Amino acid sequence: MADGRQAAVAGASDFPSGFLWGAATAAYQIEGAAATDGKGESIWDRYSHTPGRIEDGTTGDVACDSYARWREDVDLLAQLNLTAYRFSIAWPRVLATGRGQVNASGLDYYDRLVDGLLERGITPFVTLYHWDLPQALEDRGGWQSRDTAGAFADYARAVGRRLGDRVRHWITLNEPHIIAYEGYLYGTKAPGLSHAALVAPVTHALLLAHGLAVQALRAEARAAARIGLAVNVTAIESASDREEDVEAARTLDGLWHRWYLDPLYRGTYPADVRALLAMPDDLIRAGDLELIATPTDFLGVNYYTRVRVRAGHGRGPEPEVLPAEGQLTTMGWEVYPEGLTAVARRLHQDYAPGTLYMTESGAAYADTLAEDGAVHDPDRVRYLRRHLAAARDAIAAGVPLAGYFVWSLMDNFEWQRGYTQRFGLAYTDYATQRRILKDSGHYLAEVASANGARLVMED
Ligand code: IFM
Repeated sequence: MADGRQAAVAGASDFPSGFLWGAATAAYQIEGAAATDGKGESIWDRYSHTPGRIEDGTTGDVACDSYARWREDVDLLAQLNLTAYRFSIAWPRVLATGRGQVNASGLDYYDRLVDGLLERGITPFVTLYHWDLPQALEDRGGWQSRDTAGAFADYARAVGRRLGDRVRHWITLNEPHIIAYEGYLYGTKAPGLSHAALVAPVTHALLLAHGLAVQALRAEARAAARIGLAVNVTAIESASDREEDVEAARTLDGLWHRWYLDPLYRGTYPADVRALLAMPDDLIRAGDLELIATPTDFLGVNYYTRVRVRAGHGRGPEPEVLPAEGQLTTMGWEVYPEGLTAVARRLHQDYAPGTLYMTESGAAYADTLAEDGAVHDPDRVRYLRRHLAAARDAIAAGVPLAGYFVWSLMDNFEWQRGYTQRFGLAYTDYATQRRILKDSGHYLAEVASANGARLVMED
């Protein structure tokens, strides 16, 4: 086509009717308004303002200014023909210091957003914790302390009480693995600590928080609540058939995946990982494991890439991960759609959640605004087509996959990478805050409107 876009080719849809087509964001990455309407400081405000922490020296103070521009963002979702939007609530907007007096104007913002989405027929998926812990709680031990789990339950209750008549889908935590490893073991994300001994207590407090929040939401939410959490799952493969490499892959899967999914779905931490992370016996109190394994309604899966592993020392307790090869995104992640099918099938087989959603899938590329005013991102179009086809393959294999959320609705603050990474379906022109739908956004709009029947494109 003359404008560089591709034409979708109609076909029969292999996606079930009612399959959700969505996009995802997180509060700190898009909202800005860091101290507006009574919002308190979060660990990400503190971390991003600490010199040397963020690659390009930026912060989320303004980000995409979505706190002021949320109506435009809802318009964008409608233009994309999407039927679901996953966003997160900033805990310090609701409770400035994490506990105590609820800040009504903070909740008003999300109240308006939810109504705006519902008016457009877009199903809200609300994440309660996407990494922006109130700094005041961090000052009292943060996720190293199980008291934080209790505070999280109170926060979940307050949000459920206010939005639970309209919001049905809740995600308690986003990516507990990244929180524990990057926040407390490698120090590459807030709060920026690095002590191997912290992984176990932090994980345990997070999973307790999840269990308590599930119970709080079930008690408060008046619409029939559907509750889950979102885990990041990587396709892990051994570099060879050698027994020690296969064992290394199993170990990494344990550290990254079984460590979270076994307690959630089986009520027990895996013994091999407990030993590797030196989990103290007295960390687990009576009733903890039952609480963590409180039944949920769905599992959210954030899938981006694969890694290949071999025996040998890697980072911290991890075996050696080989450098990524093949087609890479600007994050340095290999494009590997087959891994999405493999991961979905494995989770279905090993943990059997009633429903799965791909709660994040997407790619960062060095997008630019072209002279014709468009953003041509053929790599992302190809990425989406191949990953959506992989999702379709998972469904064909019997996985109860009910929706797919692209990360992200628009380019935004990519944590320690600042604004260097563009994941959006829309390009964010940070100078003007204009959002410009990329070619991949136009592509997804066609696919979503046909419930996936137009995945295949003519070049
Ligand atoms: O931007 C993040 C998101 O906040 C959590 N999952 C991975 C994305 C890309 O790094």
